[in-house]
Amino acid sequence: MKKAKSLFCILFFFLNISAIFADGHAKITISDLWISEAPASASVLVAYVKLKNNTSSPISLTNITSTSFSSIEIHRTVIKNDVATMERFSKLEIPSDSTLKLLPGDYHLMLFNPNKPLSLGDKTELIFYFSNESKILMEAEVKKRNINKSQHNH
Ligand SMILES: [Cu+2]
Repeated sequence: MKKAKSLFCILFFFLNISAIFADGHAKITISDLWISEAPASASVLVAYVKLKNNTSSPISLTNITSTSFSSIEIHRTVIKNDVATMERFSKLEIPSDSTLKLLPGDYHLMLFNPNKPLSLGDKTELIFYFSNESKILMEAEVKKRNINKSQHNH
């Protein structure tokens, strides 16, 4: 009887451990979030990020907010007849077990009306909302865009 009880305790212990690991393994991992340096007078800034879906089903980015900006939109730069234009997306799907990279010249986040000028090295926080109800707060740093070949006209 005593043996059975301790076996149960061991089992319970292991079950708990696996529950902790399952919880600690985030469904979405956000990395390399940065804002492209812009003149102090800029009313629109651009941010890039990597979104990794660690689950076996698609998850969508549904909204982004920040106290530093009036609004944030998901855009994609598209070249039509040699002219760069932008399309707006209401959400962005991250396929299962994959990483979606928002990069210059492709998908990006548009940050409207900064409440104060942001210069190189400044940091601010963005909150990402996903279709699986998760909400992730991330720090974004203002960095220099290393290659200026991307045509981003506003
Ligand atoms: Cu844009």
